[in-house]
Amino acid sequence: MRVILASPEAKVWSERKHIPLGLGYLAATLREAGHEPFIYDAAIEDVPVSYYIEQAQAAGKPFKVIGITATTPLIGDAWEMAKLAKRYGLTTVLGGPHLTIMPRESLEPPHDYVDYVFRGEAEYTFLELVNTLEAGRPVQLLPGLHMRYKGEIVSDFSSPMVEDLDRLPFPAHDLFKIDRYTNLQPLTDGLDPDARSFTILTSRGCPYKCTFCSKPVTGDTWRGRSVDNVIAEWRWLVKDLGATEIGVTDDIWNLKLDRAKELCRRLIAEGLNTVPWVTVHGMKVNHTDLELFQLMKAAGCKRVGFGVENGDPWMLRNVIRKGQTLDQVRAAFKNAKAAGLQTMGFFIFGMPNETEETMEATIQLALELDPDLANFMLAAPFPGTKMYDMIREGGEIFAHEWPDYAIHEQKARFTMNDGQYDPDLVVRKWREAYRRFYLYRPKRVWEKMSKKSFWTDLPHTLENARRFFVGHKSQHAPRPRVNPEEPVTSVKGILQRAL
Ligand code: B12
Ligand code: SF4
Repeated sequence: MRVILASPEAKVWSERKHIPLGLGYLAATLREAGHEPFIYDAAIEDVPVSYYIEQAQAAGKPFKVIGITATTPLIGDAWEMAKLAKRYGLTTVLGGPHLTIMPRESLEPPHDYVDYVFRGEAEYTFLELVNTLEAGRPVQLLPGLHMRYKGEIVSDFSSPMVEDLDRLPFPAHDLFKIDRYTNLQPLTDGLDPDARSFTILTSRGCPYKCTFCSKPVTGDTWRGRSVDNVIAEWRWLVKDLGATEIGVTDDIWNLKLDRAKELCRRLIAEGLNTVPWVTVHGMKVNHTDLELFQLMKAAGCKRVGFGVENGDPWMLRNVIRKGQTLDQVRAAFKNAKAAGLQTMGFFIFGMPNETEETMEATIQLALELDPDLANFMLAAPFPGTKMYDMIREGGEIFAHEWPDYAIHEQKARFTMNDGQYDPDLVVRKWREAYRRFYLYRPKRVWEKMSKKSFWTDLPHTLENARRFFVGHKSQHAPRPRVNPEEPVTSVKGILQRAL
């Protein structure tokens, strides 16, 4: 059966275009079973999905099913896409992180154009549905499936997790229009902007329980692929698909230190260390040592990121529940730098209980660690997180639309009714963090400006600078675009445009 697997346009994250790897996995499983999947990622396409649906109909080989993925900020766009596909008579199926957290919402009125919703990792269950539809059999409830039956929504609330990841086919990397994707960290500099960037998942799941994390999506159990299996996919990417950059996108690829080291040794032994790679979402600091970073460097790793989150030990232990200490954070940065890796730190502002002092401690820690890149984020109360429950109990959420949850929408999204939490202060300190880290340190500014990439990435840098340091005049005003054609010739000009 011909199936479109689609991702809506990431308007909320327009700078960064990564392959939607989950769709790659679903496509590979369908293809292995004899179906004909096609991947449509609106983030990199110039035409709407209806273009391909019409083309296929005109050619007499119509698509029968569309499977659409969505994170929370993108669910509205996913609904629009499903509505459009329904007009052409396709069976519409939704899955992905938002659906794993809120499966029934998408079947409730007014979403009568959505036929099926899956929770969890759906390689096997989605295949089962497609097989059933192709055979013309009535659809029975499957693990994680939600659908309408006699006018009622019926649900299987389990959330499948694939146990043996080695049994899955490699994601259908060859179905992505890879030339259209950006490098893996375009908000930052130093990576080849024209890279052929693939991502790879060496494991799934995470046993930690950070309160801001969407745990229903990651699951509490960690499942690693064998080193042999990972290396075989890595080889395919490098040798056959011409990857020039690879992103390890696991939740926690280094949970088992020995396995992580073994993977690096094999990359070196197989000569796969010529293509630079990064840990897209960071590593956990407390499963590292100097030897790991040295091996990563030798294996081609260029940049490593860490979830630091907060500089206040009480916040880290009692509110964020990160399961790591500040000493472990300091040791990881020290060792990574000693191994010659670029470093990146992820920090969160505005968790419940946050005060001016705790946010100041976070800024101080960022300055002390001095990573090559610091990424400061505003806390967002995603449903399905522990943090969401904390706010529902003791505060008030005022982000009412799902797109408000996008990371770079610089709004306070909630307040706490504890007499001390101040959402405006949170936004001020968050912006101050960017200024103090990136602007108020002449040595650092000079280092940046003396790099060629600073000038070649200038349009992006300016746009991001304006968003981070200043924000929108109105939360809902359209973003003025920086005109990349317009020359900027002086430092003063750059800063004027940035600010
Ligand atoms: C890589 C990644 C990104 C990449 C996105 C790359 C891309 N184009 O997909 C980048 C860096 C751009 C990114 C950005 C964001 N991300 Co992100 N990201 C991840 C990460 C670490 C891995 C995703 C991945 O590849 N998973 C592996 C594949 C195999 O899993 P999967 O995609 O979920 O797909 C499986 C199932 O979900 C299901 N499925 C998926 N799609 C479909 C479709 C159908 C039809 C069916 C039936 C099933 C199905 O089957 C798949 C195969 O098993 C996850 C963490 C995680 N563990 O998932 C966070 C995660 C998805 N991200 C998250 C968040 C919050 C964001 C942002 C919203 C941050 C922000 N505030 O702006 C943005 C949103 C951008 C966007 N376009 O949606 C949250 C999602 C929470 C939520 N409620 O949606 C997660 C879960 C992190 C977390 N633990 O909290 N992210
Ligand atoms: S370590 Fe990362 S993936 Fe694991 S719970 Fe914490 S934030 Fe989520």
